[in-house]
Amino acid sequence: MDLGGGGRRVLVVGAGMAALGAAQRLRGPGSVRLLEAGGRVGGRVCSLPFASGLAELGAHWIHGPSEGNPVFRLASSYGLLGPGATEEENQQVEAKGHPLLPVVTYGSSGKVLSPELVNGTRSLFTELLGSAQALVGTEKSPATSVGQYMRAEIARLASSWDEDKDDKQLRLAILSACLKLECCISGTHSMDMVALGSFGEYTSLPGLDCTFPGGYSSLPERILETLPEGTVLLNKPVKTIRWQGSFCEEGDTDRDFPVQVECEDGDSFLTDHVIVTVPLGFLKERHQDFFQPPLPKRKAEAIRRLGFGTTNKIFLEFEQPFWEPEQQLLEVVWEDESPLAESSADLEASWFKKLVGFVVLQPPEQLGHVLCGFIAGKESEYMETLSDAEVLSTMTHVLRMLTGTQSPTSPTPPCEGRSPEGWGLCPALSCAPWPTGNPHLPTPRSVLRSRWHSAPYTRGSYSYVAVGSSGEDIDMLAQPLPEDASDPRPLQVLFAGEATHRSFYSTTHGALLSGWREAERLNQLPRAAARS
Ligand code: 6YU
Repeated sequence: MDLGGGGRRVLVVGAGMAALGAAQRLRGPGSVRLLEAGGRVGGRVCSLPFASGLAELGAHWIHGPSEGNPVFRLASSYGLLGPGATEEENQQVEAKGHPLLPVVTYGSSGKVLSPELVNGTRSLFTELLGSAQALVGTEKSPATSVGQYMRAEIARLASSWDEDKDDKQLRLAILSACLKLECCISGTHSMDMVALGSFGEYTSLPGLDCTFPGGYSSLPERILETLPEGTVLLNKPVKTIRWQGSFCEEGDTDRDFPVQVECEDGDSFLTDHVIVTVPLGFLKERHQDFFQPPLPKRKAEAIRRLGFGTTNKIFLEFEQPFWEPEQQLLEVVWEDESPLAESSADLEASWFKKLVGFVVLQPPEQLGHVLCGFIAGKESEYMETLSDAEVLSTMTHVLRMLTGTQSPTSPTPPCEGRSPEGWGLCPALSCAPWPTGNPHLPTPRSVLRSRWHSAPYTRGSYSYVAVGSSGEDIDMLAQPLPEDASDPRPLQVLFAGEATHRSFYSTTHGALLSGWREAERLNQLPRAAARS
């Protein structure tokens, strides 16, 4: 298929932040075209209509919105952010990647936990996490994984706590909840899977995390407007990338191209360069037959070693809020849990215990009364296999249990009129004894959740540096092909995407910067090499 225009040809696989960033930055004569498997741009930036506004199924916040963050700069320049987000004062806050929101913490026995106890325990956890990050670059790590290190430190400290048994247990339960939140942030099943030695390489930028009033997708859509019409082809999944070849257009033997990109619908494109921005989850599953010839062993090994896990969101819309107007984060602590004890492996019976809590979407006047639950790991992947009705029912029961001893805020009858004894209806909860719960808590009006693990062109949420890998694997993944720098046809296959950014992996700004990096690599290529 002829892309038209002289000069070098560049194809980009994907149309997420990395791909759009690359397209925007490519300069010089030639053509650029993006081939996107899905029916929209944005990839893991995905705002969908829900309740009276939008729900972010993928990226939620700009992490560290300040001048050093290219997503913040771009969004500000397009006028996509609210007035508060751009204030100088907000840009100086050090949140270290954690949401700083007014919080209420519910225990599984149905009571609100003491803020003093929760805050004190959380500060302890933050300190330990900081000490784990500070180990970056040390010759000999005290443990292989972040989880192992944190648990050893918690065990050491807990042995000197002189509170009574119940208070000690509650403190351990809060620490267990902190670890689950960390799993969501790192996008992993367990912090035992995250490499300790590289943990501190991830860099947090200053700034109070902010959202997009018109939806995160307003950013990729705005970038798309800056590209010439027809640059992006949607619903065009790529099947195979043949490189190190010599391909000619039919009827034009004067010019040959080293790369042929074949799509699942049979169309194929010849190109000088292809920038691959597909998620690491897709590469893990498909790289063996996606590239012909296959990737060099060192790159394939880096793909295998790096981590790519699942964090999902569950949105629940309520007729009326049961939370107080000032509360923006509802945390969950399962009071019988401890980081020092094994957690249940029975996904069917206990998947919902991995839920870390709910963010209250703001502002309610615009978005409705919506809670956004966060859940990571295998439990999150199991949740993807359930029906909406099952998820809604389980979430209702969990919320009723958590608010069990709260005074009722609404006279709505329990469970569509059934008595609390009717809880056996919920398959997940029927197998365990549950506190009576708050029967007055209304059933949510509607539910929407993400299913990133089942998404065939993503296969998870974002990357992390897994035990057995290191930041060097990220750099290896980012290396263009052919590896031999003296090859007369350099930069045939380039790699961008969040998983290729050594210090900002797992974020939209990491993705955008990686796209800019690969565009710049091509911009720097001498014209002769570009066409030889
Ligand atoms: C952020 C946040 N955030 C929550 C959830 C998710 C993610 N992130 P893309 O996938 O976008 O594009 C590739 C395209 O390729 C895609 O469109 C495919 O369809 C297409 N494709 C694939 N195969 C193809 C084929 N064969 N042919 C053609 N096309 C094909 N980031 O900054 N703030 O709040 C969150 C969050 C649930 C799922 C996030 C967040 C991650 C970003 O969304 C993500 O990195 C980028 O959008 C990826 O862009 P891309 O272009 O690379 O790929 C210490 C330490 C800890 C480390 N972590 C700390 C940071 C925590 C990250 N934050 C996460 C939190 C949330 C809530």
